[in-house]
Amino acid sequence: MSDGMSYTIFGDKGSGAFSAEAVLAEAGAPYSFHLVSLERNEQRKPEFLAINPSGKMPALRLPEGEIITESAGILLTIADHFPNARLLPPQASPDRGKAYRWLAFMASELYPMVEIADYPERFAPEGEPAEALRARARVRLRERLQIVERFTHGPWFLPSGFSILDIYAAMFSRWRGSLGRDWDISVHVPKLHALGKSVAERPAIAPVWDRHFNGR
Ligand SMILES: N[C@@H](CCC(=O)N[C@@H](CS)C(=O)NCC(=O)O)C(=O)O
Repeated sequence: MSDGMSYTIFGDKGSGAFSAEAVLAEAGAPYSFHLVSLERNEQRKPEFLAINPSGKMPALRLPEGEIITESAGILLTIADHFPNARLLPPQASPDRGKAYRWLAFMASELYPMVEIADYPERFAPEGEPAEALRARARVRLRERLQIVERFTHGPWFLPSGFSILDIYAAMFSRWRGSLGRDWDISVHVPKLHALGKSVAERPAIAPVWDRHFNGR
């Protein structure tokens, strides 16, 4: 149960839970991390399905007890709760619209490719068909990440400066298991490679990054 004071993140290391944790850390929010192991398929267990019926992480429990799922919804909620942390550009500014656009793009165009690349046998018969599907999903994921790259202003994604977009984009760029290890991000998405390094170096995020990505 919620202790009424702090946020609880449900998820695994190196998963989408990174983005939730990094944003909470950047906001200076009190939180705890409840490990749900992907390796042990704990996201499919009844305890977790009671939190998120779709069996997906991250999930966030607010101090008030409400459960928020969907990574983009989680990041926006945290940004709302901590306005002084300036995790989004000012309301109604052009960059605010840009932030919504690209957050939605990553959540709806990139993230679904990750499921297909990671679990192709959910969508095609096991063996060759599933492997062929995985390969195609990887190509789509790479292409779409390169679109994000093209719209990265530098050094941060938005011209107005650091935001939740940087945390989200950095995360997708480091998912080498989904992107394929034969793809070199420093070559194919150099701006996102640099952006990820800058995210990793932010004092509040550095320990979170190390725990999730082990120096990647
Ligand atoms: N639409 C969800 C997608 C979340 C998602 O796919 N998370 C992955 C981990 S990064 C997951 O839970 N995978 C486990 C599974 O699909 O069984 C979101 O944006 O939060």
